[in-house]
Amino acid sequence: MSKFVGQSVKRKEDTRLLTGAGKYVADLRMENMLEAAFLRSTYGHARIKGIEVDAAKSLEGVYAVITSNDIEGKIKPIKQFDSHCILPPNLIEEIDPVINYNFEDVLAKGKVTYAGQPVVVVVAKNRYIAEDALALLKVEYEPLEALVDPFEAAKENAPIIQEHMESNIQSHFLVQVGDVDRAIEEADYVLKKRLRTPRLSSSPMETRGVLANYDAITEKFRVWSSTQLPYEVRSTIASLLEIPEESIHVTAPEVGGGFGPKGGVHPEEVLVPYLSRMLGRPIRWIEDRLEHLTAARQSRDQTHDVEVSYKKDGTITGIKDDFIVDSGAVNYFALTCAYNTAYHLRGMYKIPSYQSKCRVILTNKTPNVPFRGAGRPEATFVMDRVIDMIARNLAMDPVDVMKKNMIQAEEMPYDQGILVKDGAQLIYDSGNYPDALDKVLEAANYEGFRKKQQELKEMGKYVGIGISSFIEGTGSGPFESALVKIDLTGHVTAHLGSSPQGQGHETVFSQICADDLGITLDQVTVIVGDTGVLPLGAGTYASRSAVNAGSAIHAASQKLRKKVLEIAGIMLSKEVETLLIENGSIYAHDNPEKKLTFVDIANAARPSKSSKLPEGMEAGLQVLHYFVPPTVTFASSIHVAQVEVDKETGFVKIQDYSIVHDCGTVINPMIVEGQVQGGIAQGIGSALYEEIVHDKNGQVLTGSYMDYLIPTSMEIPTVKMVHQEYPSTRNPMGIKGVGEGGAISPPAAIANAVVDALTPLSIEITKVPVSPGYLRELIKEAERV
Ligand code: MCN
Repeated sequence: MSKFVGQSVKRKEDTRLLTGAGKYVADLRMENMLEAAFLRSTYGHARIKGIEVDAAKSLEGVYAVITSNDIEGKIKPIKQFDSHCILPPNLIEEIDPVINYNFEDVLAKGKVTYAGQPVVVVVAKNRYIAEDALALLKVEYEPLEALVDPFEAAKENAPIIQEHMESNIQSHFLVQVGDVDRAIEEADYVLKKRLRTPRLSSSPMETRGVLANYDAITEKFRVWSSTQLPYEVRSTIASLLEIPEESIHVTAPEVGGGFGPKGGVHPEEVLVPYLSRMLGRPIRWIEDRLEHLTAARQSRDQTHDVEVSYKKDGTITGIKDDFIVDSGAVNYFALTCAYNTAYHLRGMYKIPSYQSKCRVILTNKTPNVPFRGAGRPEATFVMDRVIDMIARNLAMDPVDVMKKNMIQAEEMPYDQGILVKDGAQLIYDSGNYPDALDKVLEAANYEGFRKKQQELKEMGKYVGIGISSFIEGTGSGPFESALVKIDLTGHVTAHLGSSPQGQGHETVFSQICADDLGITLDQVTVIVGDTGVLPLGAGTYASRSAVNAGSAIHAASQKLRKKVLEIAGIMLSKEVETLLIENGSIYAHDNPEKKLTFVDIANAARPSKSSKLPEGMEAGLQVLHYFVPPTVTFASSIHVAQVEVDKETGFVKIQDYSIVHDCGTVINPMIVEGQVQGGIAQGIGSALYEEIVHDKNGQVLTGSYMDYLIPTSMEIPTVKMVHQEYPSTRNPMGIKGVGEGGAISPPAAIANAVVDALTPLSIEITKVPVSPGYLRELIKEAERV
């Protein structure tokens, strides 16, 4: 019976976080600590002819000035991330992908391939001196042609960015089901469009940062990094410095937002430990905002050429999508976003013929990695603009086109006929999409709005409503770990392999553990983000922690409960089935007066000659469990945005925003609502404001928040939220993920709403952000016609 799971219990971590007691990397200081700063490429693409370091080296307070020459043969290049994101062999046969392995030297060697790439690192007494030293460095560059347009970069005669490759096409694949060419041939109508999603920065409140201390006596590294993946940081440092993992202890302290880009290992996270060992001093580096907007990995940047066949009644018969991902100078995550796009594109719809052809192309931009949504916002923007365009072409309401094509509740589980990137069949496990649509339309008062819209239009107001829906494969593998133990004081501690960046893991995993063990939330401490205890952990990405870490802690706690009851059964001379645990006390239901506590059981479980443990039972009260999901589980959601457009300025105001969503069994509704609301804020940013822009030389033109606009609380409406709870069939608690979902639909829902508001002008939005400038252009053009 759950007492805590399903309840909006207050977040345990908030007392610390809201009183300023949380410790982020920039709050950590060590005696004799030095600080590092990086000189970064000011060119998109250039040869390095020489680096003049003497003046910087001789500045007082400078301890080291390091270029790629100084680390030659001492630090291996960072490789494409391949622990869990590359397509498995069974999928490779299916979709015939080609992947050229990529790597990046931790300091640019010979040439630079993107503006922001680290070229020289300076270590000094403090950051001020380090920055002064950077100003004394002179790098002689020979500019090379910068490739910023992926279509140009893909051409046969284009200069090669990664010189070990034969072209800039890093990978490509083809997925198909049905006969899309025939569907197009036989269609009543065919729609052909190019649709684009912008390049984005994830912009967490806390930028990246790392502190490392090498202890020459123990020959061990202590590393604190603002990362989503402490275990990956550990294994990358180990493999690049060629030392055992055992000699590195990584902690992710408080992390103030990660959103994906902190889910890979950056060069700085390897260089700083290396330098600490070299100088025998603790060293810290904290990323500044300009560095974040240029050098921290970015995301999205897809262009789709889509061809859609449909019937007069709105039935979609086929989709042929040919898309490119502008991967920047190094593709770290192989096909993660690209394949996510391909397998999510048809969303809630049954479209019998589908072909998705993808090319991942290297350009002279910052590497492109997954960011909240990871391929799904791109897919959803395409699918839902298409639905809207079809509706307009057929003079139908978009809701009717959605209904015409939607998978019905009785068709669940639904097989989409292709594979998930882990090699499993793409089968939606549970959900009820038509019911979701009804519910969200009711929450948004769709009918009422349609009536009012007419009146407002007559008064000269441009108001519109737009809808977007998606499914999301959440909780991907490979595994997650949990170790739950009861100490001699009776206190429960749970160590988890995943770590949070604001998602409230200490609270939700306490809720699960407390329910399973029959204790209160105060009786359990959840420890996250530390490689010191658990041998293996995966980490936080892909909306996976609730599913995987949740299932791991559930299983470990259940096994521990069983052990506690077996021992108590012996001590009370009772059958296990007759025993209950309440607030940490164990008793038989027919004799509630005679109680044992966890202290009694923990003492009884100690290894001892006089132990009364049952035959074969191991001593101690601790259980380690690795949960391995069979494949992803499908969360879903529908968003309805209502906007007003100022036709003169092109400014879009969101008047109302409603959503329905299904993340299976909800552990903590309050946290889930916060997750969805936060995701929507980021989604609104990419719908209306955010875009990393490069000039033709690969220079970043959006290097501050004056140019790269992110929404403030003034632009974010309070979202009306309806919860559906269709439990997952792929884990024992029925959990589905939710962390990314909010960010997936806003671009499509808002773009559709803007098109709807401007119906009299018949504008067509084919890209986001729908910035005032872009919208004014579309309006002016429409008025010219
Ligand atoms: N939850 C729940 N019940 C469920 C599902 C989730 O109560 N059925 C709660 C849990 O507290 C869970 C949280 O919601 O931790 C998010 O759920 P989940 O989908 O499991 O996502 P993760 O915990 O694995 O977090 C990763 C996800 C991703 S991929 C991005 S990107 C993202 C996001 O979460 N980055 C975030 N949310 C973020 N929130 C904050 N504050 N900061 C980030 O960097």
